[in-house]
Amino acid sequence: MLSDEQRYLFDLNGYLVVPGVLDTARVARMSADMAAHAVTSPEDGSLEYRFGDFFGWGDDWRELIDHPTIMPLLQEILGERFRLDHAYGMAMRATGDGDLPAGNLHHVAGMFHHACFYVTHGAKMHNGLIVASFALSDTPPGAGGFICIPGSHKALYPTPAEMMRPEDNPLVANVPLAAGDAGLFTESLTHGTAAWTHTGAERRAVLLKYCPHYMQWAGRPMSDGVSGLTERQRLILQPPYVDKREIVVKA
Ligand SMILES: O=C(O)CCC(=O)C(=O)O
Repeated sequence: MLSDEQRYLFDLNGYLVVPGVLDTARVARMSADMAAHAVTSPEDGSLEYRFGDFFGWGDDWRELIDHPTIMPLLQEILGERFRLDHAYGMAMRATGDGDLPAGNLHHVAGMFHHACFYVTHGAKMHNGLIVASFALSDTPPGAGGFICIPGSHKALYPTPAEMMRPEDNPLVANVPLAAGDAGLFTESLTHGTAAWTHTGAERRAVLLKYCPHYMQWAGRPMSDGVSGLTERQRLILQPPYVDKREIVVKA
């Protein structure tokens, strides 16, 4: 369950910051795992670098699938039978390259047909694709990284083209995060990534994208063939189907 404050903020803004989900030692271990798997910096001149296939890297990574702090929140946001659709990590560093774009925004109003939706029925919300973004580094205010137009998940009309340029839109928020925090957001939010300007450290984040049990966003389901997965993690990795689907959140 979301707390009253979390529910209010998620409904109002379309995103929510959950502080202190991963402790310092775990963030350090996961950063070391990234180095061990040669994920260090994005290439020169690139805005971001994405990496994947990390659930085989150890329990610290696999346990993100059903993290005890995030599971109850997803239970309310997506229902009891959600699935993990896809996952990737992001590494970004400040390149000082003035030719790079300031950032990007994507997803506009009315994307129900793309499975990006936020609707309410009675006193309950219903969501399409939802992201849990685990920060492995600090995002100080204005550093870049995750940006969004708060509240745009409920927008009726498409964002005008000129307002899709983050540098020209004062409504765009760059959400500050501390290493170990998780950001939860609905993909129906107009959101994206701003160029990383913080020269002190890379941006490192791991994004897990969940959806209702009947839906699939990615071209194919994720493999549940990774060794070391628990029974519940396997349930969450199941392909989409409805009939007699087991719930994934058990007391
Ligand atoms: O965290 C970010 O940089 C945003 C990633 C993004 O655009 C997405 O999840 O679709």
